[in-house]
Amino acid sequence: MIDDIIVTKKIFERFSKDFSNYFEVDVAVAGAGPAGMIAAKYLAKHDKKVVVFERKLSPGGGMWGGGMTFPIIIVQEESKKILEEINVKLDKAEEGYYSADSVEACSKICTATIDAGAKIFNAISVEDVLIRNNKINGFVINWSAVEIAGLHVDPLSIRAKYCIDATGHAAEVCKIVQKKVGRLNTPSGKIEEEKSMCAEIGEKTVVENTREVYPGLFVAGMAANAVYGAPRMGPIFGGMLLSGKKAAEEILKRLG
Ligand code: 48H
Repeated sequence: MIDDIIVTKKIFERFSKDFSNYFEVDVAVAGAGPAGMIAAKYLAKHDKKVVVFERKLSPGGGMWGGGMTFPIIIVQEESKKILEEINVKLDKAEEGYYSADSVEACSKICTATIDAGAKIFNAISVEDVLIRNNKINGFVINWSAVEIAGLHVDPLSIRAKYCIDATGHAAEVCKIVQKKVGRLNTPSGKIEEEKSMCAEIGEKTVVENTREVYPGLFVAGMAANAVYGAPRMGPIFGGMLLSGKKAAEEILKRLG
């Protein structure tokens, strides 16, 4: 016999236990795209307590769709090791270019992130930051369903030693900081805005632009180029992976 109410009770109890384990963490990540998940994976591998909040039901961000929905991504030599480590099958497409199945890459990155010990909560959006003594020290979160329905429901918050904005093109957390908190660590103090496509430059700058953009807040992935005014790069994903890894390395240096 299956008791419907036991199912309800166990879901509620397990979620409550899981969620309360992440009220205070080492690192909180906004966005479970490739950059956010890779950052979380490397941080968790180094025994840091990491939580990722993803607005959508499925983690993976813009990687599922490959290029124009052809479900293939390209990575370059420098980044292929990150996919090899998690057993993503790569085809050498041409000298220095490797192709992978985007569905395989997405699902294996997600699995590796969870297996490393990071926690991904889906259907939760980051809608603001926590700030104390001019340092960002957490996220303000709400159910995505509340956001989508436009309901007036106050959010909850979680505390983190460091936060990462990995929300992709929209750079949502940095936009909030620009609007409500203060000057970003950019030439103008504001978001410089993403530029038109040039994969050669975009892939290089996305790694260079992965840094602390406000005390306590790092920016990674496509958001880094949007914030620092660098080009997009199309469906080559090596830069996203390297950016996530760099964000983790920089934060690990601070956390010790
Ligand atoms: C919770 C949020 C919020 C929020 C957004 O877009 P992503 O895949 O981001 P990256 O940087 O890991 O990868 C970028 C890549 O996918 C891409 O777009 C490229 C390479 N473009 C090149 C080009 O030329 O177009 O993932 C971001 C994730 C998504 O899953 C969002 O749903 C999520 O963040 N998200 N989650 N709270 N406020 N905002």
